[in-house]
Amino acid sequence: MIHAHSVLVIVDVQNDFVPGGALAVPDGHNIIPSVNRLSRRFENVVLTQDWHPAGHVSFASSHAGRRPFESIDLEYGPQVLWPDHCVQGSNGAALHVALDVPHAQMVIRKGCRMDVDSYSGFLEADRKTATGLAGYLRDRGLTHCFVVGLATDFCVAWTALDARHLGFEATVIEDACRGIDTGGSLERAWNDMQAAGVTRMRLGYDA
Ligand code: VGL
Ligand code: ZN
Repeated sequence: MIHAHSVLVIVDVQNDFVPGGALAVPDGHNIIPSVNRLSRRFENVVLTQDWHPAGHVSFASSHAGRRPFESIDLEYGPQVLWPDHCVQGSNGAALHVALDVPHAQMVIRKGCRMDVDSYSGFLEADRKTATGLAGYLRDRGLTHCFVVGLATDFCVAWTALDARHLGFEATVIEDACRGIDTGGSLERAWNDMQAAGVTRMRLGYDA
Protein backbone atom coordinates (compact mmCIF):
# COMPACT_ATOMS: atom_id res chain seq x y z
CA MET A 1 0.00 0.00 0.00
CA ILE A 2 2.70 2.50 1.02
CA HIS A 3 5.47 2.31 -1.60
CA ALA A 4 8.55 4.19 -2.81
CA HIS A 5 6.36 6.61 -4.78
CA SER A 6 4.12 7.43 -1.83
CA VAL A 7 4.27 10.69 0.07
CA LEU A 8 2.76 11.61 3.41
CA VAL A 9 1.28 15.12 3.27
CA ILE A 10 0.85 16.48 6.80
CA VAL A 11 -1.58 19.39 6.65
CA ASP A 12 -1.47 22.40 8.97
CA VAL A 13 -0.49 20.84 12.31
CA GLN A 14 -0.02 24.33 13.75
CA ASN A 15 -0.63 25.88 17.15
CA ASP A 16 -3.66 27.89 16.01
CA PHE A 17 -5.49 24.70 14.97
CA VAL A 18 -5.27 22.89 18.31
CA PRO A 19 -7.29 23.61 21.46
CA GLY A 20 -6.12 26.93 22.88
CA GLY A 21 -5.32 28.25 19.40
CA ALA A 22 -7.11 30.98 17.46
CA LEU A 23 -9.03 28.56 15.21
CA ALA A 24 -9.01 25.48 17.38
CA VAL A 25 -10.08 22.21 15.80
CA PRO A 26 -11.79 20.11 18.51
CA ASP A 27 -9.44 17.35 19.67
CA GLY A 28 -6.90 18.47 17.05
CA HIS A 29 -3.86 17.82 19.23
CA ASN A 30 -4.81 14.18 19.64
CA ILE A 31 -3.79 13.29 16.08
CA ILE A 32 -0.16 14.23 16.65
CA PRO A 33 1.12 10.94 18.16
CA SER A 34 -0.54 9.01 15.32
CA VAL A 35 0.90 11.34 12.71
CA ASN A 36 4.39 10.98 14.19
CA ARG A 37 4.13 7.20 14.28
CA LEU A 38 2.66 6.96 10.79
CA SER A 39 5.35 9.22 9.38
CA ARG A 40 8.01 6.61 10.23
CA ARG A 41 6.56 4.40 7.52
CA PHE A 42 7.19 7.03 4.84
CA GLU A 43 10.43 7.86 3.13
CA ASN A 44 8.79 10.97 1.68
CA VAL A 45 7.07 13.49 3.93
CA VAL A 46 5.81 16.98 3.08
CA LEU A 47 4.27 19.50 5.48
CA THR A 48 1.87 22.31 4.73
CA GLN A 49 1.63 25.45 6.81
CA ASP A 50 -1.22 27.97 6.70
CA TRP A 51 0.63 31.29 6.47
CA HIS A 52 -1.41 34.48 6.21
CA PRO A 53 -0.36 38.11 6.21
CA ALA A 54 -1.98 40.26 8.93
CA GLY A 55 -5.28 41.65 7.62
CA HIS A 56 -5.79 38.65 5.31
CA VAL A 57 -8.99 38.51 3.23
CA SER A 58 -10.12 35.30 5.02
CA PHE A 59 -10.23 37.04 8.40
CA ALA A 60 -13.65 38.25 9.58
CA SER A 61 -11.83 41.20 11.17
CA SER A 62 -10.91 42.43 7.68
CA HIS A 63 -14.59 42.93 6.75
CA ALA A 64 -16.64 45.57 8.56
CA GLY A 65 -19.66 44.09 10.33
CA ARG A 66 -18.72 40.45 9.63
CA ARG A 67 -18.22 37.71 12.15
CA PRO A 68 -16.22 34.48 12.10
CA PHE A 69 -17.90 31.49 10.38
CA GLU A 70 -20.09 33.72 8.18
CA SER A 71 -19.61 33.32 4.45
CA ILE A 72 -19.16 36.13 1.91
CA ASP A 73 -18.75 36.25 -1.86
CA LEU A 74 -15.34 37.22 -3.18
CA GLU A 75 -14.18 37.50 -6.78
CA TYR A 76 -13.15 33.85 -6.81
CA GLY A 77 -16.29 32.55 -5.07
CA PRO A 78 -17.69 32.02 -1.58
CA GLN A 79 -15.30 32.49 1.32
CA VAL A 80 -15.89 31.42 4.91
CA LEU A 81 -14.61 34.10 7.29
CA TRP A 82 -12.37 32.96 10.13
CA PRO A 83 -10.95 34.37 13.31
CA ASP A 84 -7.48 35.83 12.70
CA HIS A 85 -5.18 32.80 12.58
CA CYS A 86 -1.78 31.61 11.38
CA VAL A 87 -0.38 35.09 10.90
CA GLN A 88 3.06 34.85 9.28
CA GLY A 89 5.78 34.55 11.89
CA SER A 90 3.42 34.35 14.87
CA ASN A 91 3.49 31.60 17.49
CA GLY A 92 0.04 30.50 16.32
CA ALA A 93 1.41 29.85 12.84
CA ALA A 94 4.30 27.73 14.12
CA LEU A 95 4.22 23.98 13.64
CA HIS A 96 3.12 22.25 16.84
CA VAL A 97 6.07 21.46 19.07
CA ALA A 98 4.95 17.83 19.50
CA LEU A 99 5.04 17.20 15.76
CA ASP A 100 8.10 15.00 15.37
CA VAL A 101 8.92 14.52 11.71
CA PRO A 102 12.61 15.36 11.32
CA HIS A 103 12.72 13.51 8.00
CA ALA A 104 10.14 15.80 6.34
CA GLN A 105 11.79 17.25 3.26
CA MET A 106 9.55 20.12 2.28
CA VAL A 107 7.26 22.72 3.85
CA ILE A 108 4.69 24.36 1.61
CA ARG A 109 3.32 27.65 2.90
CA LYS A 110 -0.06 28.68 1.57
CA GLY A 111 -2.54 31.52 1.85
CA CYS A 112 0.37 33.96 1.72
CA ARG A 113 -1.34 36.43 -0.59
CA MET A 114 -3.44 39.17 0.97
CA ASP A 115 -6.47 38.68 -1.31
CA VAL A 116 -6.53 34.92 -1.86
CA ASP A 117 -7.12 32.14 0.64
CA SER A 118 -5.81 28.62 0.17
CA TYR A 119 -7.21 25.57 1.90
CA SER A 120 -5.49 23.35 -0.64
CA GLY A 121 -1.80 22.60 -0.48
CA PHE A 122 -1.76 22.58 -4.30
CA LEU A 123 -3.92 25.38 -5.71
CA GLU A 124 -5.07 28.58 -4.06
CA ALA A 125 -8.73 29.61 -3.88
CA ASP A 126 -8.57 31.59 -7.14
CA ARG A 127 -7.96 28.09 -8.62
CA LYS A 128 -5.10 29.54 -10.69
CA THR A 129 -2.23 30.21 -8.32
CA ALA A 130 -0.14 27.07 -7.82
CA THR A 131 1.82 26.55 -4.62
CA GLY A 132 4.43 24.46 -6.43
CA LEU A 133 3.59 21.22 -4.62
CA ALA A 134 2.38 19.39 -7.74
CA GLY A 135 5.61 20.25 -9.56
CA TYR A 136 7.68 19.13 -6.60
CA LEU A 137 5.92 15.77 -6.37
CA ARG A 138 6.11 15.20 -10.13
CA ASP A 139 9.80 16.10 -10.24
CA ARG A 140 10.41 13.53 -7.56
CA GLY A 141 8.26 10.85 -9.19
CA LEU A 142 5.83 10.73 -6.27
CA THR A 143 2.40 9.54 -7.31
CA HIS A 144 0.33 8.68 -4.22
CA CYS A 145 -0.51 11.28 -1.59
CA PHE A 146 -1.54 10.06 1.87
CA VAL A 147 -3.12 13.09 3.54
CA VAL A 148 -3.47 13.66 7.30
CA GLY A 149 -3.81 16.70 9.57
CA LEU A 150 -6.13 19.62 10.24
CA ALA A 151 -8.82 20.27 9.41
CA THR A 152 -10.52 17.31 7.70
CA ASP A 153 -13.28 19.40 6.13
CA PHE A 154 -11.12 22.27 4.88
CA CYS A 155 -7.40 21.99 4.26
CA VAL A 156 -7.20 18.19 4.33
CA ALA A 157 -10.20 17.76 2.01
CA TRP A 158 -9.16 20.44 -0.46
CA THR A 159 -5.63 19.08 -0.59
CA ALA A 160 -6.88 15.55 -1.26
CA LEU A 161 -9.40 16.79 -3.88
CA ASP A 162 -6.72 18.76 -5.70
CA ALA A 163 -4.35 15.80 -5.56
CA ARG A 164 -6.96 13.83 -7.53
CA HIS A 165 -7.68 16.80 -9.81
CA LEU A 166 -3.96 17.02 -10.64
CA GLY A 167 -3.60 13.32 -11.39
CA PHE A 168 -2.29 11.85 -8.14
CA GLU A 169 -3.69 8.96 -6.14
CA ALA A 170 -5.08 10.24 -2.86
CA THR A 171 -5.87 8.57 0.45
CA VAL A 172 -7.11 10.36 3.55
CA ILE A 173 -6.38 8.60 6.83
CA GLU A 174 -9.40 9.64 8.80
CA ASP A 175 -8.24 8.87 12.32
CA ALA A 176 -5.14 11.03 11.76
CA CYS A 177 -7.38 14.03 10.95
CA ARG A 178 -9.93 16.11 12.86
CA GLY A 179 -12.63 18.41 11.47
CA ILE A 180 -14.05 21.86 12.23
CA ASP A 181 -17.58 20.93 11.06
CA THR A 182 -19.32 24.26 10.43
CA GLY A 183 -22.58 24.38 8.46
CA GLY A 184 -22.43 20.71 7.43
CA SER A 185 -18.88 21.02 6.10
CA LEU A 186 -17.63 17.66 7.36
CA GLU A 187 -20.26 15.51 5.67
CA ARG A 188 -19.99 17.54 2.48
CA ALA A 189 -16.22 17.11 2.46
CA TRP A 190 -16.41 13.32 2.75
CA ASN A 191 -19.04 13.18 -0.01
CA ASP A 192 -16.92 15.34 -2.31
CA MET A 193 -13.83 13.27 -1.60
CA GLN A 194 -15.62 10.01 -2.27
CA ALA A 195 -16.98 11.36 -5.57
CA ALA A 196 -13.47 12.42 -6.60
CA GLY A 197 -11.97 9.00 -5.97
CA VAL A 198 -10.19 9.79 -2.72
CA THR A 199 -9.69 6.61 -0.69
CA ARG A 200 -10.70 6.74 2.98
CA MET A 201 -8.60 4.70 5.36
CA ARG A 202 -8.25 4.17 9.10
CA LEU A 203 -5.08 3.41 11.02
CA GLY A 204 -6.98 1.75 13.80
CA TYR A 205 -4.39 2.63 16.36
CA ASP A 206 -4.06 5.40 18.88
CA ALA A 207 -0.37 5.98 18.90
C1 VGL B 1 -7.90 25.90 7.66
C2 VGL B 1 -9.67 27.34 7.84
C3 VGL B 1 -8.86 28.42 7.55
C4 VGL B 1 -7.40 24.50 7.74
C5 VGL B 1 -7.07 26.95 7.36
O1 VGL B 1 -6.18 24.28 7.96
O2 VGL B 1 -8.23 23.57 7.59
N1 VGL B 1 -9.20 26.10 7.89
N2 VGL B 1 -7.54 28.21 7.31
ZN1 ZN C 1 -6.25 29.87 7.02
